[in-house]
Amino acid sequence: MIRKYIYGTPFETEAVTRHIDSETSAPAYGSISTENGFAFTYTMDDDDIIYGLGEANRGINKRGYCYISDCADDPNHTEDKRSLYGAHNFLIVSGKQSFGLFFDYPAKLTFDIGYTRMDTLRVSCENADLTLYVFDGDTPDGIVKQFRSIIGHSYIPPKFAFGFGQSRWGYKTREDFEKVAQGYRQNHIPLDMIYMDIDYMDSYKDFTLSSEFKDFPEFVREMKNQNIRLIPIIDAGVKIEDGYDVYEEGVKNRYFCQREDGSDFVAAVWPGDTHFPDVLNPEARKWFGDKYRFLTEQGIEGFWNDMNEPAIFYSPEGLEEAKEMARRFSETGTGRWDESTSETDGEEAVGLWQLNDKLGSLANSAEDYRRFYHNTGSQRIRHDKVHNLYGFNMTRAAGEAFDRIDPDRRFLMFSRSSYIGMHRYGGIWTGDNQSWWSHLLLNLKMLPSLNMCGFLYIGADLGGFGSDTTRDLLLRFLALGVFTPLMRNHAALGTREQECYQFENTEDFRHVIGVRYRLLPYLYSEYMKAALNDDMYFRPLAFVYPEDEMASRIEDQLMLGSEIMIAPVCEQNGKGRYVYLPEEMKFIKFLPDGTIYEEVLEKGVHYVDIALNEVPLFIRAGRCIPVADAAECVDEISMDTLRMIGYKGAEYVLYDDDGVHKDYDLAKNCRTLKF
Ligand code: MIG
Repeated sequence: MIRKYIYGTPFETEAVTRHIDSETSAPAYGSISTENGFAFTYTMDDDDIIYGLGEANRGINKRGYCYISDCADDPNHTEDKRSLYGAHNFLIVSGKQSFGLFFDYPAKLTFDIGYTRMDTLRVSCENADLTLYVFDGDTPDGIVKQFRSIIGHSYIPPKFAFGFGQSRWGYKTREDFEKVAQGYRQNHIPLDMIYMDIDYMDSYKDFTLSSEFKDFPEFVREMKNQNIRLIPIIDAGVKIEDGYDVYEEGVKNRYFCQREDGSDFVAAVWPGDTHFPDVLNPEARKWFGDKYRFLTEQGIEGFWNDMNEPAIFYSPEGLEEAKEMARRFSETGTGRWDESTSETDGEEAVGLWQLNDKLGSLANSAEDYRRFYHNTGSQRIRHDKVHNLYGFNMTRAAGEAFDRIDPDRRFLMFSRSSYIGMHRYGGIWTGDNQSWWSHLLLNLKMLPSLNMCGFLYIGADLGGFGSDTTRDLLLRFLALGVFTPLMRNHAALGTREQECYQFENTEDFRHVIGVRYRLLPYLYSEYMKAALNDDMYFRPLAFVYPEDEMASRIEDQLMLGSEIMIAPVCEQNGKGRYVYLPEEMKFIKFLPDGTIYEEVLEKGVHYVDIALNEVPLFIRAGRCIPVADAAECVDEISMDTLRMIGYKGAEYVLYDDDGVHKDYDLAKNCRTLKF
């Protein structure tokens, strides 16, 4: 049962695609207050588990902390952070009474989940203008299915996007990219994509190419001849520069976000001063989306959208205030930390602390988000009231354009910032993680939560984005990445080079990434079934074994599709790990010599050895999966030489298609494989 409750005058976010009549009574669970903003309060049972929130910090069970939906460009995901890049306001209360909640509200929303009071779930926001959806259901899995049934099918990328990709912030020249291609091909480490970060553009201007790329279509072709796709980045901010067509058209047609006085809002980002395309305006969205043609017409088949929270380094207004404070500091300050109480010449003195604070809050400041407006066509609305919709609509701009550019063809598209609804137009990567062991585990925990919210094409920066990675961390990251639909190694400017061929014994990388390609028929099949049936690809163990209390405690193992469980090693120097099996399973290890180790393990706790160059997985009792021969790119995977592993006598229903077009007929594209 799905029930919809409307409070005040909600902004139409277009997260939900199915019409549902709204109720007039109060929700059956918890209590609602609409005085002083909005609050939903529910008293949790001791044993209730809270799932959801998509891309969020901490555990699969969200209980015990406070999370804030407020899309933020924060490159330092320490445990104390409450907001990341996405706003995914879907929760499940799982216990004696189970139900789901979706708060369709595009501004800042706070989820206090047993943080202030350990038994109290409180979801609150400043304005009581929102739509609440409540889902009844017996199991978390059933609740997710109901939720997914009202938000539309998840995005499906082309099949090549299930290959492995290499990325790094700092590749600039054609030679830089060719070196990466060579490094992979010469070492026979599989590769399907190389990502182009901001340096491919001319002065960081969207839809331009730096002078390094003389004949770009020829370069794109040359790479594609090696079965490598180039995937350029697009940033939200459009550089202010006379003669730059995107800027000039945007100004002329009033397609940029404006200040209260109607002037175009200025935000400094990578290109210097920029304007933000008003992607909440359908006309501007269409215009911006059509700009992607500049690259699709040169042979590009995929993109990643960045800086679309939208990130702001500073605004001219903010910078002026900071300069004024710096002036007061230099004239009145004595270098003491806090001088706000002293006065010099009638002017309040400024302490170093205050100046420091001001400079530190120049970027992504809440004040700046109140300085500009959107014009939806029917309504003018201040940005902070719809902040969490920007990344969604930037990606939607591209997705809608792809449907015009080539309606039958799939394009690769993923974004940094997102709101539920964006899952129909693209995937996401989980942003600027660090080369930390703790982030390997954090990234694993986000996966099923993201699936609950409809995001299926997902993955983290493997090896870690910020700080220097290590060989062992990268290998363990890759052994998780083997299973994530988006499998990409990405690193920040200035960090240690982390392309796989930069390390000793490249054959270990060849092997681990090779396992991805051997499993690809299964992984692709499970992805497609999940996307077409509104199911999850990754599930917490408890979703599959609701009767098994022990399963609900496991946060570092996941079910993948209907056949397997994964349990990556997430610890430095770990030579294996403890694993909990909710039923008998076949423990599988892909060994570096290409053979497959198999051992039946009974229900319960086991310690399993897993070397750095091995990839483990567990096949559920009575199931089997197909395995392909090794290949160096997706196009080379042979579907004629599949062999089955797992339990003899089992069957597997394999989905496959050409991976290019949108001919997704489940019945037509499925065949049963017998073991
Ligand atoms: O302010 O384009 O998350 O993946 O490499 C940093 C440079 C901007 C942030 C993205 C990251 C990308 C980087 N970008």
